[in-house]
Amino acid sequence: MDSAIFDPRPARADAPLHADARHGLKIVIVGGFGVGKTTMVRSISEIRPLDTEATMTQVSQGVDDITLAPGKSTTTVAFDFGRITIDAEHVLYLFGAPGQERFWFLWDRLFTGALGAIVLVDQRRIEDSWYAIDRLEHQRTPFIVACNNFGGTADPQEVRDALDLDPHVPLVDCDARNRDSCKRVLIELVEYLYTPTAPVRKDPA
Ligand SMILES: Nc1nc2c(ncn2[C@@H]2O[C@H](COP(=O)(O)OP(=O)(O)O)[C@@H](O)[C@H]2O)c(=O)[nH]1
Ligand SMILES: [Mg+2]
Repeated sequence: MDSAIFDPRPARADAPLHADARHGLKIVIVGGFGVGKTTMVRSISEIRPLDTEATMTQVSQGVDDITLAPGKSTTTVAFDFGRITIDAEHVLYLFGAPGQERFWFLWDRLFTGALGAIVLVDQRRIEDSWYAIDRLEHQRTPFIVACNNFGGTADPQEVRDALDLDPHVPLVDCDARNRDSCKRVLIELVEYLYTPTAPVRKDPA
């Protein structure tokens, strides 16, 4: 989405939280470069999302591979942030973490206190989201995997095998540009968080 396009959602300062909101639930969206993290936060946030997109310059050539995302001209240099009010007391905070290796130092901090994560995968380059899964497993942050629809045709079992996913980890399809589709992914994650097989989040001491 071009930031110059009018966005009717309220800005953060114009959308104060409900007076009774006392439970903030943090969800992180992770995955490789260009898998649709920023797009997903933009699609689903009720406020104009905070994003930290910077125009990619020649310096990124040979570092960030845009071959499979030819329309991509910006990259996230800190994180994406969005918000969804669930009810008077509960608010969901969404954080999209930048995917490239040079930003990995941000991750552990960003994950602190997260209830769970969505790992976005582009089926044409599944391996780009592998590091995210490695970190999440290391931190015992429960996660689900969502294959963003870039027209890839990998069979779900191939995706599971390539990512070495435990059988209980949900794997769903989505279109990060579509709000309803993103909502279904979030619901899947929340349902998973309430199943007894999901790992229990353990913040580093
Ligand atoms: N075909 C298709 N393109 C998408 C989808 N989601 C995102 N894109 C495009 O893919 C590019 C990368 O998305 P972006 O959200 O910036 O990726 P990020 O690096 O993970 O934040 C952008 O040009 C998006 O418009 C999708 O579901 N299908
Ligand atoms: Mg991004």
